Amino acid sequence: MKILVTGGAGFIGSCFIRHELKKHPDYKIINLDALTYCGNIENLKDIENNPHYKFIHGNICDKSLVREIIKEVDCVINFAAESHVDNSIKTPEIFVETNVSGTLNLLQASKELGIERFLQVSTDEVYGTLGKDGYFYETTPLAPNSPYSASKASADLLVRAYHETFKLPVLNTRCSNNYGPYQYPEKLIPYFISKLLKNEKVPVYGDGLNVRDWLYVYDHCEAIDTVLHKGKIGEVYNIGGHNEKTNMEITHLILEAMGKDETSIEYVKDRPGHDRRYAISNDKITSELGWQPSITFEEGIKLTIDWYLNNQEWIHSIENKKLNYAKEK
Ligand code: NAD
Ligand code: TDX
Repeated sequence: MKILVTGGAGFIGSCFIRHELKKHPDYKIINLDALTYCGNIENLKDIENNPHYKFIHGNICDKSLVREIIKEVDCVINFAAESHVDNSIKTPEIFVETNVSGTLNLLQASKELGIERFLQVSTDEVYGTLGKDGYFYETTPLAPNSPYSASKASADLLVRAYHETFKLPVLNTRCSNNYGPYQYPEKLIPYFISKLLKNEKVPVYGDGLNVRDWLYVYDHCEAIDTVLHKGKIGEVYNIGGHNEKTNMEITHLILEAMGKDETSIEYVKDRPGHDRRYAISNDKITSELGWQPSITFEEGIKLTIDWYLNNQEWIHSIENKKLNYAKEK
């Protein structure tokens, strides 16, 4: 099988490419990535010379480039996105451009050229927010609350429409919060680790009691592989870890692992439109496709914190890139 992975230089896409090349050594993968501020080709240094892997520096909104690449492949897996909620509050336009128009461009080329599978990687945030009880199911109405989640929900609706209208063979996954190595240090876990490494305080939004369901990135990649091979065309599959934690619980775990205490916490103004609780039912993917998370949160968070502590150069190189970028502006 020959697969186009978009956004493969990011956190989850790079883990997925590494995972696929290991699990299916006969597959060929093309990685199309625009290398935006969070895309980092160094994330795939270890496989750059693998003859089954090819990197193309480009944008999913580029019509002719996307057509040229899709001619060559059997499947498309779309990870490419603007993915940070806080940025979407400041600059929503780029979220619509990449997440909506970029996805539409990939769908249109896939329809015209004919592909075997189009898998859209989406998020539980499209369902909005939950109260104290209950879960998001695949049948839960979409009710996104941030420009980020609204752009992801829009893309999901286009994916659905291309199946209904043009019979494009689509699959759609919606996953909970991922954590693990190579996550850009703007997201909660790597951001807090990078702040503490500099002896700075960690900014907890609001009361810190917002709940997220956390899944180790490797398990998300295995779930995508399962849906790609066994998923029923036209279906949506939720992916989650049944691992709900408040932001305070996560913060305390990180503080403890890094030998810090409460004095390193700073309570800051809440994120506007901050979703209170996410919790996802993974009944469908577990009962119909046999996927299960394999890494407990205790194992995963230890692996993750150890990785950032042992790879501080990776964090420094990103911080230097940020500084150079700010100087150039
Ligand atoms: P990320 O921000 O780490 O990576 C995104 C990648 O997309 C980067 O390499 C970037 O350079 C690339 N990209 C951005 N715009 C592009 C464009 N126009 N053309 C080509 N490439 C472009 O994101 P991530 O956390 O790895 O998330 C990957 C996908 O998974 C996203 O679609 C996101 O919505 C979804 N998702 C993420 C999470 C999570 O917890 N991180 C959870 C559920 C779903
Ligand atoms: O500095 C912070 N302080 C803080 O309290 C940051 C960066 C976050 N938070 C809170 C906000 C959220 O309640 O931590 C929680 C997690 O925040 P993020 O890491 O920004 O993730 P979230 O907003 O939940 O969205 C993530 O999960 C779903 C990803 O960024 C999305 O791409 C994915 O779709």
